[in-house]
Amino acid sequence: MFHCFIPATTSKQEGTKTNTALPTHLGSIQVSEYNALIKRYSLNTFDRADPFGVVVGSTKVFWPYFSRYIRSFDEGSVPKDPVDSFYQKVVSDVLNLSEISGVSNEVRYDWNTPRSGLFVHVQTAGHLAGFAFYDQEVGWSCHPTFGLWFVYRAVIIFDADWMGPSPTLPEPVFDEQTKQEMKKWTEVANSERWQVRSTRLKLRDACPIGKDQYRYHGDCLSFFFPIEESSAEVIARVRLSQADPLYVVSCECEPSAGPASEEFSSTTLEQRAIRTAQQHSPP
Ligand code: B12
Repeated sequence: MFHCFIPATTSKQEGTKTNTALPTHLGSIQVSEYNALIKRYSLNTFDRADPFGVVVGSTKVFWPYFSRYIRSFDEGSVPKDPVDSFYQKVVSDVLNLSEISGVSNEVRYDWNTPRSGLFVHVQTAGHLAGFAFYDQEVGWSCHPTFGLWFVYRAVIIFDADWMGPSPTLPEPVFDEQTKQEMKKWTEVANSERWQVRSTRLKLRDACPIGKDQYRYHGDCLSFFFPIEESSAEVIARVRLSQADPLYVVSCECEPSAGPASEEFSSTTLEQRAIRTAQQHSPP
């Protein structure tokens, strides 16, 4: 099982070594377990009894990569939903790698609606992947390290069999005081129809887990919680600004593969995806 920071490709651009990695956090999901629980929004099985899938999550670590992506557009041509477009590119780039491009797959994004037929309840998927505990009472998934400062981006189902034991389910993480605080701010947010961003921030801040290291900040915070500037204004400013330094984040599950500098070391999303597909595909 893996759910760690995954840097992707490293390439040389304009003579300098630039990490074009697209950071994301992954968990493997046993699709049959999800389908047994969520019949209404069941996932494609490719006619397999027990197919293999991947849950894709993201933290603020994605921001410098995302801001580089934004800078690659001319004025006026930045996609309308830039985060969604960014993750579509990340996922599609990885799935097009020659080593796994032969494995059929279906991608369901967090933003796919029930009407599209591609809805996936990402919090249940993440829970069953052992990634983050989904507390149905408060409606939030909490990761033991990132706390509430992460979101899901996609679930990818592969035409490949699940192999090995089921993922270990995550442990509950909220204490009673946190839960009460979250419920309180949820009620306030509901009464405000989720329009007041400072309330939404208070709700997220109610949980202390991961706040020191993973709470959004700077442009990332302003983009997702646009209180003084609109998200579009943040994007316009970011497009013209200097590149942010890339985050240096240690890898939870493979300490030895953690990056030591701006240049991320060995474990790449490609390598991981290839290894995963090889491990899970029938021989
Ligand atoms: C609709 C939606 C909203 C709506 C309604 C929220 C709601 N919970 O009803 C609105 C617009 C209000 C909203 C607001 C926000 N949202 Co929203 N939203 C969604 C969305 C698209 C679907 C949620 C949904 O309808 N769930 C269905 C209901 C019925 O879920 P449920 O009651 O738990 O029922 C399921 C479980 O019971 C499950 N089940 C049954 N048995 C069992 C057993 C077990 C063990 C388990 C695990 C599950 C399980 O089956 C049911 C579904 O069939 C998800 C993305 C997604 N694709 O899932 C994001 C999502 C929940 N939102 C998210 C976020 C971040 C937000 C906001 C903070 C956004 C913002 N910028 O302010 C706010 C705050 C939300 C909050 N809870 O405080 C994140 C939460 C991340 C996290 N760490 O948990 C999600 C997951 C999106 C993402 N990309 O990660 N959201």
